[in-house]
Amino acid sequence: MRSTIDRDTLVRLCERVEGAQTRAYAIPKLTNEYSELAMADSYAIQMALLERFLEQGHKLIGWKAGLTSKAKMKQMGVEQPTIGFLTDRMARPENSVISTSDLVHPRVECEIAFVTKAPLSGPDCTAAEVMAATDYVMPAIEVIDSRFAGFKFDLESVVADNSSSARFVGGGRPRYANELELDTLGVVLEKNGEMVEMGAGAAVMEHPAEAVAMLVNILAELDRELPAGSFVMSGGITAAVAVQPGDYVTARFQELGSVSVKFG
Ligand code: 0L1
Ligand code: MG
Repeated sequence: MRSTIDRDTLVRLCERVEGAQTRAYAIPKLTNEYSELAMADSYAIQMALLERFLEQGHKLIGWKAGLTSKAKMKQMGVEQPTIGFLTDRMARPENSVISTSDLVHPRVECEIAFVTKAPLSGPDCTAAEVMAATDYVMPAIEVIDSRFAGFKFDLESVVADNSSSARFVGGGRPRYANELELDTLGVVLEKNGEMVEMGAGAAVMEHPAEAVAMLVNILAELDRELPAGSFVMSGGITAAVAVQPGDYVTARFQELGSVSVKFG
């Protein structure tokens, strides 16, 4: 993927996204000002943001696939999956209270996370290769946070905003992936004790390992590999659910236990 965006514009748009993420304020979608933003430019902004965070001492611990289910694509009016990076500063413990004052439009998603034991590289990475390179899978809740005003954006703006990555909580019962049928594995999302969403792994590109393969192939286009020991979230199985202070959510996964988190 080759970006043609000039250096000054890249830095300006990256700083705009960084400011909105770190100080939790809404900004207009980037394409309002820079209408010619192409996907390669958006990933260049995302990679520049990653470099800035690494310089500030954040640690890259993995990646996430976004917009991988039809429910999510329909909810957001887009037709293409994306990826984003995950750092140690985004991780939160199970049952902790996540502060919403640090977030703009927090929403939660139930995801199957993969932890790898061997490196993966594209192009042409397959779901079978992902399964062979997976150490174990575990349930996760992703807290996404689009920084764009009114939750109005396009794919180019979302990718530059690190695919709305904000927080994530892993937990439950880690299991070897090859002992499970990840496509028929069910999940129920409860908010404040009420069931709000349900689905099965196949909602994510027919099988969550397909989403991880897609992510590895996008990484290859960015001249990157997925190292062993990476934590990878394969994408929301259901539509995302908005949360506010006082809410608590639990994602109950068949075979993998449950993950809970509160919002303050
Ligand atoms: O995790 C994801 O599915 C990425 C979502 C990006 C768009 C949004 O903020 O809903
Ligand atoms: Mg997600």
